[in-house]
Amino acid sequence: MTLRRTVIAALAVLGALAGGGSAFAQTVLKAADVHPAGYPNVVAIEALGKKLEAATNGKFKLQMFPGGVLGAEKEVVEQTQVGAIQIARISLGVLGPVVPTVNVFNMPFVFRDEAHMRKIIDGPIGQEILDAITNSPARLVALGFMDSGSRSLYTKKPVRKIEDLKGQKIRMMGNPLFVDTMNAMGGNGISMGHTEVFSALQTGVIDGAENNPPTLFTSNQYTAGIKYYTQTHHLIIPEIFVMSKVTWDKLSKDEQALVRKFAREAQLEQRALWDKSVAEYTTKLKAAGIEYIQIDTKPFYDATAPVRAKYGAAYTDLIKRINDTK
Ligand code: BDP
Repeated sequence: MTLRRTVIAALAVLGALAGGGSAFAQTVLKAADVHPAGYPNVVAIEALGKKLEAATNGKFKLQMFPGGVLGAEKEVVEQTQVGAIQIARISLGVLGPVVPTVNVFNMPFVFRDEAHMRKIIDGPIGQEILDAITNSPARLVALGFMDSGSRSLYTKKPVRKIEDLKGQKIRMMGNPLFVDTMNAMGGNGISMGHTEVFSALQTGVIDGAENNPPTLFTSNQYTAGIKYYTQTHHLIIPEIFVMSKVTWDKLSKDEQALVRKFAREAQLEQRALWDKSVAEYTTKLKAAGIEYIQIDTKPFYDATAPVRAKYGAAYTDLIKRINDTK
């Protein structure tokens, strides 16, 4: 045996030991999420990993890197494209610049409500969007969607009517569509990664941001001067989880089928956890003194019409089918 082979063999033994004594080297699948351990998305992906490990007798082991330790979502996407990260759970928002079709789901008020969004992602249109990602040159295999509820505005100064937003610097996700959305509503949209928002709030670089209750709470942003949570529900963006095509192409057909099966289960499992978590964190935010402001969303809907016109122009058939889905 050459030294190289000896080393490889030794590594295989170590891998097998780590895998509970199975006879082959273990493949570690690195998974990334910006959310902390315990967040519904993180839990659902970990469960997918455990099932895959069990079903392949330990050939695969998923290692979750939560809390954004592998980078902001934009970087996570890039690393997944080259195969440095194997599974990424990200917002569909950051995929817009990479796969333009997905921007249809990223448009403000494109879904009537969360039930409408779920119906779409669970049905044929959802599958078409997953396929559009997989078949694009992005080198990502779309495995499934997750719920992210709706995004509403949170600020240091109250927004009780749309005019109150004027001039407020509001953080948006990194996609020009979202900056356009905020600007159309009268605010001043500033894009940055999720993990930068907390300190940007503290230093006054921004006056607020927008997100769902679990994110507002678990990111601790609500402790950085935020007092008001205005229920605009302007974006209902699904989450997505993808596998690097580099990794996918190395799987056997059977392994790919297992990943697909467990991915579908992860999508449904996350949803159950999600609903509980929205209720839980809404209670916690209110208990922490965050004032929920109910607001007429019509002015926000009307103000963002040009954004839907601009980004939806190339997808009128698809948008009609979304609207027609009852
Ligand atoms: C959360 C999404 C996460 C995004 C984050 C953001 O779950 O994927 O990174 O919003 O605003 O709701 O960047």
